[in-house]
Amino acid sequence: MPDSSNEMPAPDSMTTPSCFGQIAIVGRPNVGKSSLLNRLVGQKISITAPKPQTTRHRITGIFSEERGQIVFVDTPGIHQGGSDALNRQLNRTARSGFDGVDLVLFVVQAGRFTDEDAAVLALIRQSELPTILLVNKIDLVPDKAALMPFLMAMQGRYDFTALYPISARRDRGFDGLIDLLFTHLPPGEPMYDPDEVTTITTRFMAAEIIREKLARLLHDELPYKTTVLIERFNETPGLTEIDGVIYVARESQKGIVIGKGGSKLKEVGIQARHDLEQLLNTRVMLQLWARVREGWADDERAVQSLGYQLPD
Ligand SMILES: Nc1nc2c(ncn2[C@@H]2O[C@H](COP(=O)(O)OP(=O)(O)OP(=O)(O)O)[C@@H](O)[C@H]2O)c(=O)[nH]1
Ligand SMILES: [Mg+2]
Repeated sequence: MPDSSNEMPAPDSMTTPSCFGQIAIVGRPNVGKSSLLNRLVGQKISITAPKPQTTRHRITGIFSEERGQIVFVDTPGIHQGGSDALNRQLNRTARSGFDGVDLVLFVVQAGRFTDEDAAVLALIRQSELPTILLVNKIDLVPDKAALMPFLMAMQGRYDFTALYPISARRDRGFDGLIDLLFTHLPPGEPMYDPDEVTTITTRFMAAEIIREKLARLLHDELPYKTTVLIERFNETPGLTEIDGVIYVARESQKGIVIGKGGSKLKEVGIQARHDLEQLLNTRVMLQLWARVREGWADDERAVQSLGYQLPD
């Protein structure tokens, strides 16, 4: 056998430098930004639910391959209306999604362009960043020809780098997208280990998973001013003990979260524990409480102390 250890690297790897870049996923609430992030990274990182304002923090998803590394940044939906401290904080976090990124993915729902979408587009215009339009939820449009006028109208609104009709839920329309993204990224070395899929901590993810189960199980009943704080996160080999507190803003909302005879809270616990055990690969002992913190979402300091902070 010839010794190949001193051979020159293949011409490709000599001529193609590694790329590194950050890409923001922006759009109004509920268009499918977090579903998209999970699809792009190939793993569930960001929580999703049929309710608007599910994402409340800046969530990163890391995609690594030979060509380089992409950090996708999922953000809360940029929304209008609602001027309490929590709303203001969510919009601040959403806007911070544009900071330091190389490219923007603007997500809209197929066939719909609302005032809130227009407000997001105004921010994109201000940012002057190259932007790809992702027209999501095309599975909800049975007659694909009906999409054409919408795509043309969107093209008229802004000089998008490209337009992709997709379905994040059904994994449709993604062909060539990653290739295109790489062509827009600057050369650079990976910032993270290729095994890392996110920068958020498992402790934080635990709170997010509990909030997702609340949103999915309580639907419209879930008070918007509900949040989750992890008070204890104790990892030992084979077992993780987690104490989570669900904060609501009024006494009357506590009963909604707890449910008749504790039934809702119990179901939230069962479903969250299932996901957490998969995530952590250990057994999980999860205890949940519902607590009232009167008017927390109207109070800037309470909002911050419950974990809503801008990233450094
Ligand atoms: N039919 C259909 N539903 C989708 C698609 N993508 C996402 N959804 C659903 O739309 C809802 C909202 O999805 P999310 O990914 O949470 O949306 P988001 O834009 O992150 O929402 P916020 O975090 O609240 O801003 C969920 O019920 C998803 O399952 C899609 O391609 N087709
Ligand atoms: Mg989201």
